[in-house]
Amino acid sequence: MTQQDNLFATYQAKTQEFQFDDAVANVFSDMIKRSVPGYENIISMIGVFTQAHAKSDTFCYDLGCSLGASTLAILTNLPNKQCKVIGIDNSPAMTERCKKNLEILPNEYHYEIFCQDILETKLENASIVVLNFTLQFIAQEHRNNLLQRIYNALDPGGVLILSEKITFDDEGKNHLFTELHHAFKKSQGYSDMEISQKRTALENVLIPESAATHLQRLHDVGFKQTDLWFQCLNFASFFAIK
Ligand code: GEK
Repeated sequence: MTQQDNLFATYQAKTQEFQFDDAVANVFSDMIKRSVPGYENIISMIGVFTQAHAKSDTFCYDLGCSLGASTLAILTNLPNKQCKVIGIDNSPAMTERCKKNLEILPNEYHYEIFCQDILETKLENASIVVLNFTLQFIAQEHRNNLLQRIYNALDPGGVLILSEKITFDDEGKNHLFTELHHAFKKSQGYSDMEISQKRTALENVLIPESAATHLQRLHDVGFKQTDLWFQCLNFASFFAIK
């Protein structure tokens, strides 16, 4: 049963920094759908990328897998079952629940969920790597190195799907999209106070960058074919093919 997210509905005199703890994990499915416009679209398109790019006898990685929504999209769209899907998240609250959520799958699906820092995980022989709204939580000084390791781990033809909250160099556009995102959250039932308290809690935790910065970094680590394939307000998804 999905619990409704009302974590920021009561006034907090001093807002705590956002953490992926039990309280967040309990409401996370509801929180992300009502906070990220286009989230469910992206999840189903991760299935489409999987159908097109997953190769037999390779690994498919879901980095920052949370409750396993992308992991499940990969698993259920593999053209054959000869791939192993690895989900990694450094929040025990998330990985415990993720493992439970995936128990619905029949035995022929090969997957493992690890509670680990993705900066330390071994990556190899990959045909699919998903960073679905995870890179934004990684310190900026580690982002290049992580993407370089992903590039090195991918086999030729393998794909990285990178989804992120994005910023815009033009201040006016930044403001407009931020306001529209606020309006989206209101339309999902969040109050002004919830929106504002969550924003404060995420301030030093989620560090967004511009689409140009992401595309440049992907290019710098070696990807030749990259593009922004989805955008809804200030949320975007890129693919990078090796
Ligand atoms: C989805 N991809 O539903 N190592 C491992 N995990 C990390 C790290 C790290 N260093 N830093 C953050 N995380 C999911 C949604 S949520 C996005 C991803 C969001 C994990 C963190 O614990 C959390 O579960 C996830 O990255 C980000 O498709 O909350 O906006």
